[in-house]
Amino acid sequence: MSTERIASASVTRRGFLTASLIGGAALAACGRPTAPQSTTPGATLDLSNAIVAAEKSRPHTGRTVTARLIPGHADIDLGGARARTVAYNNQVPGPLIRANVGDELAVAVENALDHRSSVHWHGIALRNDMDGAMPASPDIEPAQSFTYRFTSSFPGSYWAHPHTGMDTDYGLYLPVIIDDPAEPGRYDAEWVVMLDDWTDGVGSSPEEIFRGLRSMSMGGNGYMPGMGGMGPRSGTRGVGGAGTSELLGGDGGDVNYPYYLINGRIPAAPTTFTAKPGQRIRIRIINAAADTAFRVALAGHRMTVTHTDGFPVTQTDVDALLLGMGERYDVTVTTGDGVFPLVAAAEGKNALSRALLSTSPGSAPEEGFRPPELNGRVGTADTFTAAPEVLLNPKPTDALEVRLTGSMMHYDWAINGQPYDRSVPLTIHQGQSATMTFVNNTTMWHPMHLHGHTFQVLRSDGSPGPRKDTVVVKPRQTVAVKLVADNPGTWMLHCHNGYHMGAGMMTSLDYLD
Ligand SMILES: [Cu+2]
Repeated sequence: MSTERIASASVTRRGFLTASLIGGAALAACGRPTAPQSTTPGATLDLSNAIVAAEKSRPHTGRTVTARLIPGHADIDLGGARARTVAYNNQVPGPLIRANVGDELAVAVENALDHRSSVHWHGIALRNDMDGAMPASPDIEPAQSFTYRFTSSFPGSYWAHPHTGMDTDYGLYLPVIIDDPAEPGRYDAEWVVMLDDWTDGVGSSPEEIFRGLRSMSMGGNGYMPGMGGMGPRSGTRGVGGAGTSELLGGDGGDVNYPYYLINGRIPAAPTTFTAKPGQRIRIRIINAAADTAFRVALAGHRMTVTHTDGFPVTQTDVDALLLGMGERYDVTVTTGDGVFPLVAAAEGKNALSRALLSTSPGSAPEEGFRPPELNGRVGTADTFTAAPEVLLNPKPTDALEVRLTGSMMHYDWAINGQPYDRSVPLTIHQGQSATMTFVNNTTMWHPMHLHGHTFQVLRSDGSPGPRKDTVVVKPRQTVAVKLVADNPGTWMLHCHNGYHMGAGMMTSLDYLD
């Protein structure tokens, strides 16, 4: 990336991003003028050098792994129901991208959409100018191509999705796995499980939903054609009326979806993963949804949790796991003999998705079956502790406060009282470490995600929790995390609810030098 491109992206930062973030219609609806912020060329140049220096310090194997992604229009079979939508390479989820620690990934993206797009490498602490989020890396114009080139220092389960507009609630997502060849192989097979909430092509479009959520706040009636009572499998509550969840401390979400999917399939036509009885299976679970937390259980099995957001934890057994949007968990199970549904219940939404694990001939329980494990010991981030080798030990020198603000009533989600187009970036100096404290003043839960870093969650007593890049902050709750500023750049910090982010619940963490 040239210095000029970084500079121009920085100069047009707020205005450019907001326009691409929520789209012309939504921008007009909320009527917020944006003021470009100026950045001194000197600071940009320093940042560019710092990014290059940080990249040099990463491990490099000398091997390059190439992949090609074409975001474009697609006709997707969800398992009987078909959706005309957008997807990568005509499939949902998109193709798995996999490399080893230190390999260079060279992913050529050809934008076949009719609007700007980007590919953000969620969870990977990569070089800032390849992050796939404005302003650090420019969006890709329609009919244009861009090749993301980066290496990952850390193994783990990651995923990729656009960071442009409401594209976060379409079929544009894929798993990304970084392997550590030195990691002992303690499993016989691997199952990648991507969870999603689905509306496009079968219910309202994400833009219509966003306008509906906004119009409710502006005094409209919030009626959403295709949502609520009109979706094939939805309830009658529609937008703004999802049920509540004790685990999430309030409303489950803002949107009732027509479908919930595992690996692109509705529960009536699930995918099947085949193994042998008694095998150890590593399951990588990724929540790619826009507005849905999932409670996941494998009928007849306990799950041993090995990783949170790609990083190892002290292994802990659970019956079920709660995943907010953007969160990943790796588990291992020892397979029983039979056909077992892996069920992802849409938390607080009275609906589910499922896939099947089959180790011998037989039939699965009926489509709506809810395994008793869903109500057993449910693991959340609080349940886990980072493995000793990945604890972040430095004593924090800085304190960063991230107040989560806004309400359903006004749909004015923001950070520190300011929507993204007016946000004041958080700042940090390279080499320092900080405690970042999320203070949720709202009545909704928010899965907060920081780009470019994996932080150490701190329990309320200050003891270490898991390493994560996305952490659920419940209503009226405060969650502190510790981070080390070792990856210079401008990094997005936002709620991973696509609609909250679209409304403005985003800021950035900017390195000062
Ligand atoms: Cu949120």
